[in-house]
Amino acid sequence: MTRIAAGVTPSARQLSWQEMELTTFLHFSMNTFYDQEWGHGTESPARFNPSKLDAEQWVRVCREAGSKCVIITCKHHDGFCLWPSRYTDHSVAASPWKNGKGDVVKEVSQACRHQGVKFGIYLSPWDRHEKTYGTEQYNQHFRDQLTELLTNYGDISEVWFDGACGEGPNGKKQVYDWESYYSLIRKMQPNAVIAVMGPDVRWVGTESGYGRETEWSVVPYTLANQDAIAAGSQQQAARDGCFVPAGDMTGQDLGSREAIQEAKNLIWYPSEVDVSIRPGWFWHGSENSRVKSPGKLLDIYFSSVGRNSLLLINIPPDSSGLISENDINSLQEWRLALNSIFRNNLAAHAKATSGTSRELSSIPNLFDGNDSSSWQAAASNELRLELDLGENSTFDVLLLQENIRQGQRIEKFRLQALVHDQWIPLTEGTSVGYKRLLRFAPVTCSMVRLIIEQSRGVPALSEFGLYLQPPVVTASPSTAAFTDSVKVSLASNSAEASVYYTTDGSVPGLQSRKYTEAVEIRESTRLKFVALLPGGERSFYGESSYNKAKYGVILKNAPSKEFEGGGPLGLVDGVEGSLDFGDGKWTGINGKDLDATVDLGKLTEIHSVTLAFNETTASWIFRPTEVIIELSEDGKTYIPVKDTRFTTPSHENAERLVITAVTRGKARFVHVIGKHLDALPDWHAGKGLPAWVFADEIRVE
Ligand code: FUL
Repeated sequence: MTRIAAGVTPSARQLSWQEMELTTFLHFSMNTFYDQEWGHGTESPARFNPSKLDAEQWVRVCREAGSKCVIITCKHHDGFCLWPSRYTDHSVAASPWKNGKGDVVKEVSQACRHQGVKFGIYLSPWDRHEKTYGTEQYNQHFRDQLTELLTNYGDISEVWFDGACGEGPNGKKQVYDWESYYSLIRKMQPNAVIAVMGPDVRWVGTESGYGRETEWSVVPYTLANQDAIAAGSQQQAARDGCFVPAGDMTGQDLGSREAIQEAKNLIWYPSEVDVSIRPGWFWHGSENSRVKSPGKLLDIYFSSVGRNSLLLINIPPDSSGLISENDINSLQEWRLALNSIFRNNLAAHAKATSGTSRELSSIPNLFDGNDSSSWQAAASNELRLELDLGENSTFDVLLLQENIRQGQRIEKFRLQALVHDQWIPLTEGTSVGYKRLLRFAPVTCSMVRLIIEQSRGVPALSEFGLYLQPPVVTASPSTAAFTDSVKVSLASNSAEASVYYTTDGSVPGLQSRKYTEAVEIRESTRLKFVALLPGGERSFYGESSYNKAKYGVILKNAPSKEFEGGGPLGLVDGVEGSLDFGDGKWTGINGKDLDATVDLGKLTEIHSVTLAFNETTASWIFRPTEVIIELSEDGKTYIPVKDTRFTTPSHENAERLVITAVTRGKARFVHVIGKHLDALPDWHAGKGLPAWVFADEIRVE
């Protein structure tokens, strides 16, 4: 079987799809206006009215991020169509946007063509609006809609069918006639790849952005069984993007020798990693502060494109019809970092010093940036490629590419460097495929060797690269609330880099203050910092906030490490937590009460005490069962001024609850208790387990 596996190759459409490396999703529809992830099909088209929709901006942002294809959600599960489909009244034609004369699909397809980016469509088979859903008639309805999209919008390079499938308006599930959809696409748009619930491209099995370390594009044919994919696919909407998938697609090993041993047929079925730049797939104002950072995106890139997958990243436009600033900033920084890493292949002028002469002549193919030309050694058990870089170079990234036109063959490899006359290990891996990227601790040397220990037949290596990542700066503490002052140290991981910072909100650079010793902060400050290398390379722009608290606070129960809200003083730093519990402002405690004592420093006239709690039941964060507020002059005797009990919600809820105690009198100490819910209710997935309490901002006035 391994010999057969070595000979399986991609189709032309799969090959050009893979070479795109990075594509983008635009999730934009009724959900954008209803602030939800999965619509019910009963939403009113009257709400669809983006005032500034600019498809050229969407495509420009995607293109500048490096995306080669843009895929728009023409219809999501709620059945609302972004084009004026003749086959439904639930579409843009029924909306006030452009007086019902608009067509989002047309605008995006034209912008793509105009900007030289490929165009793809997402059409959800699951339709919660369409009355025929659940009957054979729906298959025709779906083909009709597909035909409209495949006919009226020029070249389509990807058709993305979703795995999520539930009941329609009449309570029935649909039996999809997949084969008929596929043959329609093949007939009308023969170059389009059919992804995920389709024969050309496989869903990697998670929406985290992280593919498998060992990723085989050659897998048993049974993995292309659409019913099995649907069964293992996303079963419920998850706002935090962390649904737990099940089924074969999520296995760690899909194509190893063991995994394919018993297979009757093998197919080329490459993996696509889909992930959203935000927690949700659709835009939510409450998630504006939770856009993935450039560093996180870089990590995702290495773990998707760098693991033999294509990265499909979702950038959801907002309800005004534009992609938000935060998303754009993050994407720009990310692109800059990618460009700076991969601009200079330090192995580009390397000379091979071992191997037979026949092999040597094709060595330059490894550095020509062309994935169709390759170096293929004479058959042997272990292949070695020894490279003299010509001069001492510092690098921390390895790039390998196989010429997949000839198949995917490498099963095990390692990279070594000659340091002080000793070959030391740098990194190692298993599969390579179209592209493999590995990061390791920076090393300075002039000789490296790649050892391919095991492969299925003789591999054809098309590219070899060594690169250096830009420096990274970290601030510690990364955020804090303080009463007098806080000292912040900045450190870069590169000895050659200098760190510069600003405290006035401006962008740091050479003209800013150079970091020499810990920065003392006395007022609420947003610290911005950057590391610059002598050659002009720079780190991401970093940013941390430090907030001056009015009073001291003592917390009886420590918050969890991830939800410290800027330390205990974060509760009184004057910055309110938003509806988004992950905004870094909330103090989150699991399975214990919020029990905080605020020390005002002196006897003070008090009119009111206010405190807020976050409730996000989907993430196990519930309102307290009881909130008690008491005051004291001496810190020993407390007088209660408020005692409120709350009923636990009987359904999913997201809300910010504010509790106020109005009082009159003098006190120095304010004691607040928010009792946690000990056992999550029966309707909740975490039934019986303790809830989280999330509190922020105790205001004493
Ligand atoms: C999932 C859908 O349920 C999500 O809403 C989103 O469209 C994602 C890309 O696929 O299955």
